[in-house]
Amino acid sequence: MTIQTIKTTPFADQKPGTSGLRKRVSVYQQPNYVENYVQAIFDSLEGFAGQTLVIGGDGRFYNDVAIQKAIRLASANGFGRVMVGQNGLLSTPAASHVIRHYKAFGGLVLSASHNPGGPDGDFGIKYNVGNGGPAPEKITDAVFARTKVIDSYKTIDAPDVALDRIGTQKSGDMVVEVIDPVADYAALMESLFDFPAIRGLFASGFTMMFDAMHAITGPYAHAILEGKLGAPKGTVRNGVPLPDFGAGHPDPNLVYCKDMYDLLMTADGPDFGAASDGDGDRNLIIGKNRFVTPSDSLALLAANAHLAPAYKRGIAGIARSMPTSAAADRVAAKLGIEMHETPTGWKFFGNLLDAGRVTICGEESAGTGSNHVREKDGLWAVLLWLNILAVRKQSVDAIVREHWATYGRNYYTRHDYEEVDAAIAGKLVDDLRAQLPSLPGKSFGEDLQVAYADDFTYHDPVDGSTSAKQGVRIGFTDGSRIVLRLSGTGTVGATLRLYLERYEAADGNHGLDTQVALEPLIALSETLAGIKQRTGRTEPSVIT
Ligand code: G16
Repeated sequence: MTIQTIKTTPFADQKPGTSGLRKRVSVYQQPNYVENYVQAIFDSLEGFAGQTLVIGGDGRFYNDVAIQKAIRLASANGFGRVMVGQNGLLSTPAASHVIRHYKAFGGLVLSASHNPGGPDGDFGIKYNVGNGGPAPEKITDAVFARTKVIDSYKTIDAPDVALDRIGTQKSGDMVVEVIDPVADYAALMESLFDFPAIRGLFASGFTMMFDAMHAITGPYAHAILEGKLGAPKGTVRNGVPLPDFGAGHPDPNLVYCKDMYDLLMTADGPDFGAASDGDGDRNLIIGKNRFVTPSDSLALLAANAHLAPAYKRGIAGIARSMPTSAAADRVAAKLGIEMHETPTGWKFFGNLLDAGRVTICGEESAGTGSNHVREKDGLWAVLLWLNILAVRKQSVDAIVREHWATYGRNYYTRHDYEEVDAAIAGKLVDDLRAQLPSLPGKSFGEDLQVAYADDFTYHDPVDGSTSAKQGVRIGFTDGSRIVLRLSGTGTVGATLRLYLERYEAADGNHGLDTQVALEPLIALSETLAGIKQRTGRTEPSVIT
């Protein structure tokens, strides 16, 4: 098999964002776009000759095309073996597990996560390293540098691999193993949780709805919830992965899962509702009459993790991204364990997990996970909730209320302004940044006195690296916070994310509507940043 060296020219827009390179499908369809990016990744790595590369994706439109290209490039560049999920499918957490389990060199995860799919939707490619987690910044920076100067890529003239056929094939000299995408992951879940207890929960009449949103978790949820755990057939809905997610938006939040939310708020609804996103790493948790915010879910899972076999000896520490509410901090303080605040992006948890400093991590963006893989994991969060419900034999609502009565409640919301003109958004953040030195000590209204105002800089305690400009944060003496940053995952214009948080003590009023509880902070953020005034928007695109 001859290796072909194909001449190419750089694309100027291949800078990886918060989680890989996400672009419109039409951008990815340009000749050489995938090849350039994948070659730039390989050029930024050392020592992979003869090693194993895992490839999998969320099944979205263009996955099948991009995977065949990636396999040919991997072969031409000297990988010894590619492991790929059947039909090109692997959820992001399953890909992380496969990389770790089979001691692969790394992996390519083909996904644009919760972004819409289809010919007019988004596509994405992310490289994960040998620990199973997203490549750290030193690699993504090197990849970007390489994309700017790349002048050729290597491929082979070989037929497509039959991705529907489990078993071993060859692409050039390289072995290609098509694997069952679910089996290893399902076995991992069974090793972590008390499956007999959860089976007992379902046998007792407990009802659940899991919305796979026609995305990757369908086959996993069918196999685990309905297969291994005995949940009645029909518990999983929208369980068949489709290239355009059935024309839906596979983002498990209260906007795109509104019908499930509404059902859960009725007396006849199921006891528990959950959903996961395009690539299976996010989660939505709703109990009967109780939506659990991702920030609260992190705190609750950390506080109750010891009820699951995998964590019965306790957890070493907790990490959360900076914009995530401080609810988990109170749990860490009570447990006397380490607490870390990192920038947005799961890649920042990798070092802390590898070093054994933390066991559970989470983000406000509907991501929670643990040291079992190096990605956030939607079904893991759902199963840990089920395990806790099975042991505590209480409703989600009762457990949440008890938690607040113990630790206090962090009222929390995020307001997103999507597809804003990038220049306006950039200037807005710059102007707010310029105000920061003058804010500490200032009072706004009766209760809000600024304790600190800065642009978050993270110092990684494990490798000593520094990441600056990770989001503007204004903290108040009562524990309230306003955080503003630009999303690193949007594909059109800029997305402004405004995060608002207010702490209410254990004996305070926990029954307020979240938007009402945060109204003074919402108004103050408009005074300070002027998002509505400067973007011309009257309201956020999405409120979570
Ligand atoms: C990705 C990252 C997360 C991050 C989220 C939102 O999630 O893995 O760490 O919190 O994007 O990032 P941003 O606020 O920059 O848009 P996913 O589920 O999209 O892969």
